[in-house]
Amino acid sequence: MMGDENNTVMTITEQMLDELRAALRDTMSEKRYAHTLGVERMAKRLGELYCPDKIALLRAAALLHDITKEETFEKQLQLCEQFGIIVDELDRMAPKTFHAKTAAALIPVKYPEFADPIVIGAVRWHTTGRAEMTLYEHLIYLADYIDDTRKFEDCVKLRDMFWNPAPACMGEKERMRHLLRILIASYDFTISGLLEEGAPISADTFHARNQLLLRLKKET
Ligand code: DGI
Ligand code: FE
Ligand code: FE
Repeated sequence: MMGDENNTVMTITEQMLDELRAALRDTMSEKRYAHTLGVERMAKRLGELYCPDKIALLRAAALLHDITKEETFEKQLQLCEQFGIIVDELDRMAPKTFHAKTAAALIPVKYPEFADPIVIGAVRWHTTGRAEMTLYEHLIYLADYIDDTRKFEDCVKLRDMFWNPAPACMGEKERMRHLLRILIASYDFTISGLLEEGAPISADTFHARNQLLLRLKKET
């Protein structure tokens, strides 16, 4: 089974989400904001398929997932120091992975009413993934990957791979296996891309993929 931590502590209302959306508008570029809203819509659709009782939390995580994405590298390092996030040499070679850590750390300070463990975990792991991801972490990771505003070839391909077989018509077990297969494919795309770039691949990314292979084997 997916790691399923039912440790919700916050109640997130529609009004809170509306206010958050409005507050975020002036904190990021138009493109990032459009992506953020796209991830929220996709998180809602995925939530309807896999965890209808957690949709508000998923939408909050989606809205907050990239809040530090547009900060400079210097600012990322400063936030890491402020929040006690350890940065090693390899991390410095993967600057695109910082924003997931700094966003997760910033939520309790800047948006305390959304500081639910489900929200923070989903934001923290949305870029690299990790071993033993919860269902919510997987769903935000995937919503980010296949958001409708993304035009990158691998993203379009994965979006079609996920929706074309009509997951809504699948039984529960088959739908979960479908999710696992799509997630594995996403890591394959990401890892291939990073190899082509000669970029370092985080251990969390490898662990995430390997763990999914194990889970799929158990669920088949
Ligand atoms: O913030 P977004 O652009 O919406 O998406 P994201 O948070 O998934 O970031 C995607 C970028 O992060 C993409 O350029 C690939 C990179 N990335 C993901 N996993 C790793 C990574 N980069 C390195 N170096 N290592 C990773 O494991
Ligand atoms: Fe991101
Ligand atoms: Fe994103």
